[in-house]
Amino acid sequence: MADLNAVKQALRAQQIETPSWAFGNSGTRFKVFAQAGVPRTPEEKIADAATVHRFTGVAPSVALHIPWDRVADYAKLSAFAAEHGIRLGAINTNVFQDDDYKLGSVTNPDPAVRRKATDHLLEAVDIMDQTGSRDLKLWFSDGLNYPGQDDLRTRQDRLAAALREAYDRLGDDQRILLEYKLFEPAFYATDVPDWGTSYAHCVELGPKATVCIDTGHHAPGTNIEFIVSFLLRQGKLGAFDFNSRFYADDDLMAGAADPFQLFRIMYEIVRADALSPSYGINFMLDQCHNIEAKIPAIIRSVMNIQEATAKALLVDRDALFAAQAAGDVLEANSVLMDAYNTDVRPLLRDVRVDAGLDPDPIAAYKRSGYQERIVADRVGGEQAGWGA
Ligand code: RM4
Ligand code: MN
Repeated sequence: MADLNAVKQALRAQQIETPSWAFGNSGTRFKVFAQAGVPRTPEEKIADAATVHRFTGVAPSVALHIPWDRVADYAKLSAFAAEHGIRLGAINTNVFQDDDYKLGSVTNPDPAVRRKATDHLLEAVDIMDQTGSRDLKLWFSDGLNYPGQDDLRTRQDRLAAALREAYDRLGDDQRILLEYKLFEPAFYATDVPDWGTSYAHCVELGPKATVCIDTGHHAPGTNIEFIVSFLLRQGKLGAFDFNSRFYADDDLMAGAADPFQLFRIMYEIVRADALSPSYGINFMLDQCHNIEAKIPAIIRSVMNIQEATAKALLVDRDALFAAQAAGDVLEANSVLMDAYNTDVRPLLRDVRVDAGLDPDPIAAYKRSGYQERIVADRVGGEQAGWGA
């Protein structure tokens, strides 16, 4: 049996990072449905992230996306976050929205475009110096739509050169998280399409470079927990971008599409003793909320991750290892499923009450009047969103 006190402690210590862009408007290729009360400024996004933390107690940091969250004074923004009880987390670069990047950013055939994109990565490290952020998260939309469009191998050289410059600019306590994505926006070949490519570049770069697994960025049926366990064994798993997918990069709430997969991922984390913040994995969300209310959707996502984690912590590992060693296939599977099938909601309610929180974060959020307040206050100005 798992030690219940240790389980509660681990759940209390868990940390999940929210993404500033999830609080802003977003949409599909077809339509952005604007919502009332959506933030207009980075400060308002931070206030919303702090609200998620206030009700969940496990979301003490918010990731920024540059230039969406560009401000004149990042130290001031950091102080603003601290006043609201949270801190600024990973700095995300954006080298996918300028006209210049039509044929790629750091892998573009034009050296001037590559220079511009690489300078943006360096600028992001300057920002990290001011915000005190540890993580530079890199996602490149670079790729090709047609065979022969550009030289696959040369593009890897260009990528490696840009990554090297960014890596060499990192301070002692800073690191690169290199994300991968199978396809989209490029449809024939993506320059960082999978964990193997990301891993190889990270190994080449050095110890301060690790892989970021975005759960939405795989082919259907991919065994993501295998990737998790492999990268953990290599000491190269730096972060998650959690979200849910049914078909492609759907960016739905974490744990909504496949809670069992989330459990299997979290089991590998628990198995490696990698849950505690001191281990260094940044458990981030990367989602957008196009038709549902944003703040409660983010609270729900955080709770879904907590539930998957609680189940993973409840796995009777002694019994599981014994069954595995004995080659008892059915018993091993049933030990794992026992934990998965446990209703952990009462346990999480206890954990929250012990932490001085409301046991039901969504109900508490609804009662708080926050939503009504932001709808009333945030009038005029331009709402934040993908393009802004
Ligand atoms: C990408 C990728 C990145 C995120 C952007 C908004 O698909 O997942 O992590 O920063 O979307
Ligand atoms: Mn992502």
